[in-house]
Amino acid sequence: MTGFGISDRSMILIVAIASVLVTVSVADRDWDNGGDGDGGFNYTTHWSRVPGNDTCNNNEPNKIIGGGSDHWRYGFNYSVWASQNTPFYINDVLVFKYDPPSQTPFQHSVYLLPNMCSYITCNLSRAKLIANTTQGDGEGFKFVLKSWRPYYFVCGERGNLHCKDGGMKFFVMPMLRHG
Ligand SMILES: *[C@@H]1O[C@H](CO)[C@@H](O)[C@H](O)[C@H]1NC(C)=O
Ligand SMILES: *[C@@H]1O[C@H](CO)[C@@H](O)[C@H](O)[C@H]1NC(C)=O
Ligand SMILES: *[C@@H]1O[C@H](CO)[C@@H](O)[C@H](O)[C@H]1NC(C)=O
Ligand SMILES: *[C@@H]1O[C@H](CO)[C@@H](O)[C@H](O)[C@H]1NC(C)=O
Ligand SMILES: *[C@@H]1O[C@H](CO)[C@@H](O)[C@H](O)[C@H]1NC(C)=O
Ligand SMILES: [Cu+2]
Repeated sequence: MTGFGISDRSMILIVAIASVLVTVSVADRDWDNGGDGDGGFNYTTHWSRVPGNDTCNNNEPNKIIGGGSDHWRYGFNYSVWASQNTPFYINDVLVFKYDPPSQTPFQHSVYLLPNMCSYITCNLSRAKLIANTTQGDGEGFKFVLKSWRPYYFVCGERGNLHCKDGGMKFFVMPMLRHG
């Protein structure tokens, strides 16, 4: 009866492994039981929660119109709009649409601010013009989110009035797109 000790030990090992397996499958069932009766993952429910192609199923850059159908105008809350339209991805294209001075007395423009502090206070002293009052015409002004950095967009018209009181400010932090 050589090896009795060994098979005894194997027995203990098997029991140990078995109890681990039982624990795992019990834990699995707890985690899986979404209350849908089958004790499993309900792909219908979970799949339908996945947002549109913009977020998950598509590696192409998106073209996003700033403000959606409101375009780029005074009195629309763009920071709310931006938070509702995240995530933005690197190489996505933001489009700013607004009428040129020849068509409206209400002029707009697009500036980039250097940091969060200037963005919060609408301090335009170091703002960089990216689209003047005529460049939002027609198809609009297109800006590619090229880098992994925050972009602080504001309108620079009427001093900082459009930024401060008109809601014409938002920032985006584009994410890396995973294939
Ligand atoms: C999953 O959820 C959907 C929607 O709530 C429901 O219609 C469907 O019967 C569920 N599937 C299973 C297998 O429970
Ligand atoms: C997702 O992409 C497919 C194929 O590219 C397209 O047919 C479908 O309409 C898109 N769905 C949405 C919500 O954009
Ligand atoms: C705006 O920022 C500049 C430097 O970026 C600063 O010198 C100036 O005091 C700021 N203005 C206000 C009103 O805070
Ligand atoms: C705006 O920029 C465009 C393109 O650089 C230029 O042709 C146009 O003259 C500018 N308009 C004004 C009002 O500065
Ligand atoms: C935009 O909406 C947010 C959240 O409701 C609010 O805190 C902010 O003051 C609004 N901005 C403007 C310019 O109305
Ligand atoms: Cu403006």
